[in-house]
Amino acid sequence: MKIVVTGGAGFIGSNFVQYEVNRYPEDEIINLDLLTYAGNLESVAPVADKKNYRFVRGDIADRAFVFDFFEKEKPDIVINFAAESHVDRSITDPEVFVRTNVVGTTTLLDACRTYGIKRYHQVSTDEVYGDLPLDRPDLFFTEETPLHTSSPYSSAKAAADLFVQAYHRTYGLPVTISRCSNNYGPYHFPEKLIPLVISRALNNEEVPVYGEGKNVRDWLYVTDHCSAIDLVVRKGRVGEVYNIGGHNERSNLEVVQTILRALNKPESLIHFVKDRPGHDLRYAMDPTKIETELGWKPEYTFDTGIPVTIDWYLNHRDWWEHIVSGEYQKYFEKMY
Ligand code: NAD
Ligand code: TDX
Repeated sequence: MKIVVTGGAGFIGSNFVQYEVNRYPEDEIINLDLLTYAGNLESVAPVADKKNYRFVRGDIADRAFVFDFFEKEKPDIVINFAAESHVDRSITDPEVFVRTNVVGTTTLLDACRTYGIKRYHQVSTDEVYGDLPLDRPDLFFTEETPLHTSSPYSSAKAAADLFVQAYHRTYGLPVTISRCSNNYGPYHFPEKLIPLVISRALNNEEVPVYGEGKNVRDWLYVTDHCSAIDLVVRKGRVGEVYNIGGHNERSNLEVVQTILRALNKPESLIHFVKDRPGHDLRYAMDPTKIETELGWKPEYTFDTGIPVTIDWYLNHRDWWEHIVSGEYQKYFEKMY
């Protein structure tokens, strides 16, 4: 099968590309990525020379390019990871979020219905459900929770989800959607909380914590997200939404303290800064549907995944130092 993974040079996409290329040598994996600031071919370097892997640079919101690409490649499956993904950037510059996350998704959907496809999978997020109160630990997001977004990022992701569902209902496109909680692990861009704290603490730099650090996120190790998407794409029911999460809720302050302790760094590095506007209080997923229907189980808990992640950043200093210095953007010119 020919599988197109969009956004395969980003954090989760690159982990997924590696997962698929290694697990399914008989499938052909095409990584379609624009290489924005978040795209980094060093993140797929371990599979770059594999026979069942190819990279194509392109913009999912460029209709002429996308249709030309589909005409040439005729993919069987499209898995859409490509997105602008950082909430803080969406607050300062919402427009590109509409372009990539909404127009990009609808462009792919149009190409899929024009050329035919066995499966279109949309990689979505828990943020489309809005947030939960901090004082109700009994509440979780289910697939029936209404969409109720807070940031330009989550609004654009929710809009994309609605288009995916509309293309299923109106045109009969065989789609699935997965909505996952916060990921962490290898190849995570150091603008996001966990890699930011690891990289800054290793350099003995201050670590910014928004507000009082009480907001709660539900953390999942990235390869557990990859195995869940793989299951949904290959075994999930068409037209369905699947929530993904491993019940690993931690406050931001707990996350930062855990990392500093593991690195043997002082808590005096913590610097409380102005809160994020519209900051969602708590995310918490109910993954019962994917567990019972598809038999998915995460391999890591927060307590086992964090030490593995820290080790990865210690052993791959070049990877994140290239990002901090801007060096990584030269990789594309060197390789292509
Ligand atoms: P990322 O920002 O690390 O990577 C995004 C990738 O998309 C980059 O490689 C970038 O170059 C590419 N891209 C951006 N615009 C493009 C365009 N117009 N055309 C082609 N490629 C383009 O993001 P991530 O954290 O890996 O997230 C991947 C997906 O998973 C996103 O859809 C995100 O909404 C979703 N998600 C992320 C998390 C998380 O915790 N990071 C959790 C749940 C869902
Ligand atoms: O410097 C920081 N200090 C801080 O306190 C940063 C960057 C973040 N934070 C807080 C904000 C959040 O409560 O930490 C929490 C996590 O922040 P991010 O890493 O920016 O992630 P979040 O906003 O939760 O969104 C992530 O999870 C859902 C991804 O970036 C999204 O793409 C995904 O959909």
